[in-house]
Amino acid sequence: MDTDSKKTFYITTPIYYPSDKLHIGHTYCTVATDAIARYKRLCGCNVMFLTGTDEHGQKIEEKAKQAGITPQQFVDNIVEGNGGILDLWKLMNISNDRFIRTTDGYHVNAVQRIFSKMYENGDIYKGKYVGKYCTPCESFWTESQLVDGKCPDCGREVIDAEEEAYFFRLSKYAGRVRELLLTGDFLEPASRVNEMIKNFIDPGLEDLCVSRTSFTWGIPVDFDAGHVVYVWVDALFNYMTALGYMNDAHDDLKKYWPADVHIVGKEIVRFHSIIWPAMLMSVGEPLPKKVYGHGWLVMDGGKMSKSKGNVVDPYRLAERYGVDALRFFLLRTFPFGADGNFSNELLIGCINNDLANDLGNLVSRTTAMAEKYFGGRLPENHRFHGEMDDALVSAVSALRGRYEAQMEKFQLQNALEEIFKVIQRANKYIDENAPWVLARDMDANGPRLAAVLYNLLETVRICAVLLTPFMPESCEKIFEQLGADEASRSWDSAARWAVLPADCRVVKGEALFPRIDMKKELEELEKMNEAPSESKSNPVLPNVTIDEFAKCDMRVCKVLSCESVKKSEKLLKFTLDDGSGAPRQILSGIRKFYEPEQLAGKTVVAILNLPPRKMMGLESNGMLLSAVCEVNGEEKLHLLMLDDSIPAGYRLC
Ligand code: ME8
Repeated sequence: MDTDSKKTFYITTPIYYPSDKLHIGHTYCTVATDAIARYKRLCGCNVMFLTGTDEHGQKIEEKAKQAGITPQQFVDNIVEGNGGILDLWKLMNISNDRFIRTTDGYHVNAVQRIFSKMYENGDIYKGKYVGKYCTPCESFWTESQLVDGKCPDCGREVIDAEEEAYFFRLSKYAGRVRELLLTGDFLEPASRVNEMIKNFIDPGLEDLCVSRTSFTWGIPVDFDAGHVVYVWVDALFNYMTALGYMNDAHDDLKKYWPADVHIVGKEIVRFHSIIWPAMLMSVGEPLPKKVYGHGWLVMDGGKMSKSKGNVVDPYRLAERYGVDALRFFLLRTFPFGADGNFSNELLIGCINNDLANDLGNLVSRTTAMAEKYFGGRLPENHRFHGEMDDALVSAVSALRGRYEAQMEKFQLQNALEEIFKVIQRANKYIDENAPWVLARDMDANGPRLAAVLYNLLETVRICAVLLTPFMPESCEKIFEQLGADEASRSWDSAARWAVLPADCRVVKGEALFPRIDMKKELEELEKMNEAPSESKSNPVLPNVTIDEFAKCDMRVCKVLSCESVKKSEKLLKFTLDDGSGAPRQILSGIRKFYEPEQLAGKTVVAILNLPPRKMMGLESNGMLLSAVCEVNGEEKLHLLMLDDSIPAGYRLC
């Protein structure tokens, strides 16, 4: 079929914040979307699968500042750098057709035009945003950003203040959005509809603040300098700008919009099912057909987050167990709409039971017997079914329909369950037919033995077709072992029996999924927890010149005294001898890692020529150098200490 006459299917993941490296929870969302996209392609759809990165906002601006680089350098590094987001999706075999970055020029211009359009049609108006203000820092804060009610930067009192801001008339669309949520199946699973109505719509939708003036890393409002567009307005429109909405970089809007489904995590359902439709209503564009809110992968009941130190590194798991095993585990173990509790035991158990025992064994036993008894090529004259074959053949024949019913509802776990019921049935069929007993008398039983093996090969083939969206590389290997050509790997062929030629040629390959010794593996993982993450997931920053480096005045200093800063959980106050004769005061946020009395008298390294900074009302003149590393999501820190024989004031170069 030529691509233009195929049914189209447009599917998206959320675009990820490149503020930290991605963890297994993000991988879960993308792998699930990838499996659905691959399934739709298998069914013959012309699929557009979009993912990308959401690169603006205050958090990124702050992180870049901390790292001493520009926000653009910061996001470039996490997106395109070694071990960054693009590398992760490549590793995980993500088959996205397009990747959008919200810093892409075409998107930036399009968002400016969209903002102006909503302003011109009266849905965006200028108003006042009420918050807190720190006069010495000239910074606007929300109530929740304050630390003990004070400025989080300098620790001083803040005052009530108002900031000019633009607002979107979300309240105007409350009725239409409510109706959208309550009729049809726009938002799934259905439980999410009640959450939205009860928590957000019924209490009354307020107009949404859609511009900020307190930071600059965002898309500028082109008709009002100083304002940047609220990051969610910028981010949500990615789904359309990536197709060419309000820009000429792409020309796929007609073909793919409205989207068939936005796959999103549960905490951002509100943005996708309330704010996004309301903004589309405002600009007069068709609404997406569906928003699907999946659950979270949690650890010990809590969402993974860097600050909690419970994130799981997908690189490490993929390197250790293989990409397909990881993809499979994520989608086989947890119901897509609900939360799932990640553990290493579950992962290893899933690999051992489903992949090594059930699927791996079926493939290796079947191909090994075809080689052993027939030299890899079945005879032609075996095609007969006995009654003993009916149970297997009818289970396999019904499989595609059952699988499809689940996949269409995005019930990935149930679709896999259907396949594994058949795989287990096929392993039982081997035991029932005991091919090794038939093989004792090949003259009498040869054709029957060939028929048994053929039935098994067909079962493996059909299961592999349907498993392809989940484990593309492993299924490719299975097809090679079966000698299956393109036609016998297709969606159509998964509903037909006896597609492999009667005298098919089989080649036994290596074990697809080796069994793992659970006890030993868990012990090793425990040990690994102590080791730093690979440098791969901790990418090297962009180059600096030697001249840039030489501008940092780094000196050996002696700690004259060290004490905790009152009311601060983070800060230690150091008085240092930097060799100049006058004591130097430096504040350092390392209270969590050291008791002050441990540090007096130590020889440390400080950068002296940073601009003075006030923290909790005290001035800090420089920064102490530490070795920082993330080990399994938890930050570890060692203050750099030198041999005490090195005198204060020596310069590091
Ligand atoms: O929300 N389990 O980006 P993000 C499952 N930029 N899913 C998880 C998860 C977990 N433990 N942790 C995160 C954003 N996710 C916005 C999206 S779209 C216009 C803008 C999911 O990088 C999360 O639910 O914080 C979300 O769907 C996705 O990862 C991206 O999260």
